[in-house]
Amino acid sequence: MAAAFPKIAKIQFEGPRSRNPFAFKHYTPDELVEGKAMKDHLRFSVTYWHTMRGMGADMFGVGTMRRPWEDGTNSLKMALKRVAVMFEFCEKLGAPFYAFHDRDVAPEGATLRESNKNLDAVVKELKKFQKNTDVKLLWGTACLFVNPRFMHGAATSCNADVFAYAAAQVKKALEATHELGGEGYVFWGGREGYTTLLNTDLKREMDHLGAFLHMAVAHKKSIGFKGPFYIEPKPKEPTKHQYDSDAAACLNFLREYKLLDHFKLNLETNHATLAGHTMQHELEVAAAANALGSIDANTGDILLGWDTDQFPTDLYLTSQIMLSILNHGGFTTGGTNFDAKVRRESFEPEDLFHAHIAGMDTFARGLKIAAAIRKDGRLAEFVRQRYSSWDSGIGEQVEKGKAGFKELEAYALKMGEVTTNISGRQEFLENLINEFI
Ligand code: XLS
Ligand code: NI
Ligand code: NI
Repeated sequence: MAAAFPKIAKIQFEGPRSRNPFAFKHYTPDELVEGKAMKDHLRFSVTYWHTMRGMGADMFGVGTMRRPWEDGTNSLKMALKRVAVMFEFCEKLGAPFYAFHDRDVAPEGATLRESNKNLDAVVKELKKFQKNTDVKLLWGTACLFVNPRFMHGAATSCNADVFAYAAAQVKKALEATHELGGEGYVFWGGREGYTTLLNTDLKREMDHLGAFLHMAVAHKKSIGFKGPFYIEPKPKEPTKHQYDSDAAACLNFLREYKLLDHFKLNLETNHATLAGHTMQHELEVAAAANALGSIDANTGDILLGWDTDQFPTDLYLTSQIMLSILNHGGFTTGGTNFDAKVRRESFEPEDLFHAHIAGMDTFARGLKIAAAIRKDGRLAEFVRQRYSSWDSGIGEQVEKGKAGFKELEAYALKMGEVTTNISGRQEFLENLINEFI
């Protein structure tokens, strides 16, 4: 097949002074940061659904994207052809990973059996391309939200037949992910929620979701898939309320249904925003429960209340994200997955490169900034000092479980008024961070 991007060569690092738009200014895959190559810190991943399948449609208009390789069909033939385009893109970009939904890579057939056959054919092609390149699968997932059968949800549908169909689909998507050596598998509860409580038995739906995920864990064991499962929180859109609404809600759900040992979280910036949190909040909540798994790297628009899935180009954002990630030991099986799409006005194929280069350079800078903040040490030292009252005396006794209300009352009576509070120095710290940006 002729190249899909004939005018674009492999993207190289040319440094911050370069004026070449098809070059990295900051991302040097092999440069060591804190003793580890940047590419191993960041583990960039390209999404099949946006980069290959996103055509720029919105609720007011049809797609705008110009994609010379597309023949306008959602056929198996086109799906097979598209694999070469995806791998050419990832290779030219130097992205080591990709991620997909079953229905992004292969078309849904007239029956489940036919859909499975389509998926098998494309998986074979993906496997061939993976073997001939250095591009690997970060994670796979099942699309349980596009087809009308999922109108009431998938695992949380009021219709048991839909639950069964969804289970069959996840079973197959999990097997495809395993076949392709995927590093993990994601559950995003696209329509697992409700639009009105008038028609909803919330407890029963949550119980069904818990049962569904236990079945997935059992199947994972039976096929020998070793990668982690991730849940991806999102509070709303398409439903009014999604059960996996934010990191804390997911963790509570997993704990309640005794699934915490089998899942980590895949956190997405725009979803955090929709939940009324910062991405760093979500990362810290996940890390506190030892469940920080992977990230969907994008950003929203502060003036819009939906999932705009824009490419991340904000250095404050990526520095904060990378600071949390480095502080918690970095990715293992997870990565930086660009769950992001070019604007519908950015309709040319080269925009796909501009967008990913921007995201990768912004994350590369975020990583370097975070490493510099850590090396400097003042921020961490400030936080350590701030809690120093817990390192000895009464604080240490509380942390060690050696003091109760009786001991604390005796201590407080003897102490008199608290006179030792020190400033939180927020403005000082915000300015400190700016020294590195
Ligand atoms: C949608 C989600 C979705 C998941 C994968 O908002 O971000 O794309 O990442 O199902
Ligand atoms: Ni996502
Ligand atoms: Ni999203």
